[in-house]
Amino acid sequence: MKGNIYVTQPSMPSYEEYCEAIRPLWESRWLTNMGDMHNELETRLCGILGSPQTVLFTNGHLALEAAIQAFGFPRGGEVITTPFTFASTTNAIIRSGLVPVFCDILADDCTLDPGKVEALVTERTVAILPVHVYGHICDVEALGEIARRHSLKLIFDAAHAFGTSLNGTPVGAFGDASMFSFHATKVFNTIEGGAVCVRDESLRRRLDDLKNFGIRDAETVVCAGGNAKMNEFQAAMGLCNLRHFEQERSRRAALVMAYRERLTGLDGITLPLPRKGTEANYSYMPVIFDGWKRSRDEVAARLAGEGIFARKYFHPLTSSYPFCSGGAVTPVAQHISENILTLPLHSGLGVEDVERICEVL
Ligand code: T4K
Repeated sequence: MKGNIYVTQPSMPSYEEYCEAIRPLWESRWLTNMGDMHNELETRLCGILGSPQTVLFTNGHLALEAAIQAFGFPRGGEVITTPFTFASTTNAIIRSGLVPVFCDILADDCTLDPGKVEALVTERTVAILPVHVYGHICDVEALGEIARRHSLKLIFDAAHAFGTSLNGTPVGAFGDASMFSFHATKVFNTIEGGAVCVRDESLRRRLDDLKNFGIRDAETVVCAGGNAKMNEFQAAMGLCNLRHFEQERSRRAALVMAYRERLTGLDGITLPLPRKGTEANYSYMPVIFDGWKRSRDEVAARLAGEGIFARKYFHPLTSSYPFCSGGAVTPVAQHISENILTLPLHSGLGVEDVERICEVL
């Protein structure tokens, strides 16, 4: 039997390249707390993500919690969001003392449906928190317009969207804040890691406080912040991986094209795609099995039998978690969640692996 294939695999520099990158840490003995590599990575990411302010965090989830908490919303405020996401999105809202209000998604690209947002706005609504799921950039214009009309903050979960842009505008430029994940499984990784992009200098200051105990200097603590700093080993991995990101993107693009060639136009298979004008990062390969010869679950089981581990990103909907109040009506999200499978996609695969996977399908 050939080797197992997993949904993803971290992209990594060579062992030698990483060792070379971390060598200075043995000389400086400066390992964390906003070291040189941390600061260099922040500066580099501002350009790539299209944001004047980028604040690094130890992981994407804590970055998202800080992005929400930086606005100082009143406890119990409502946040309109998608249930078609990783647990982190919904949990970050709840852990910040706010209430997720679930809105349905678009069938084409699985992002929040702006046409259904406004009906959910109440006097308690404080923010809209959409997800650029699979790196598919949301309808940022329509969502921005709704947020402006109702004086709401627009906070994007851009965990999947590193390196994407819409009509030439990098994704970190949209909304009041955007959170990125640099987890090992992401298209660009710092082992664990994350960042928040904001435009406003005072918000940046607030994010810096939240990730470092609220400490401004040795004798000044301005708020009850926690510890969510990215260390130098993570930042070094990020600086190395940045050098190879475009190569990673183009290898993945070739695999996605190979998948699309084989799967497009098949009865019962739908491929959600990013909107027109998107420069994609090819982070995931989602496929909806709707009216296919076998159900999504049967396909997943058959693939697993062949050592191919696709994942049901995202099933179940986060609105079904026992700690979320029920009653969300999101039929499109429900249907997609029951029928979607994300197929293996990473630069360690070759077109022959895609062929093998498609043969099993
Ligand atoms: N918002 C959204 C929309 C997100 O998707 C995420 C994270 C977040 C927020 C929060 O960001 P972080 O705090 O994580 O930075 C994985 C990732 O752990 C998670 O980061 C990601 N989303 C989610 C979509 O996928 P799992 O539970 O599926 O991971 P796991 O351990 O099953 O790994 C998936 C596959 O990756 C494995 O089958 C094999 C491979 N793998 C994994 C790891 C950890 C490796 O080859 N090497 C590795 O080191 O969540």
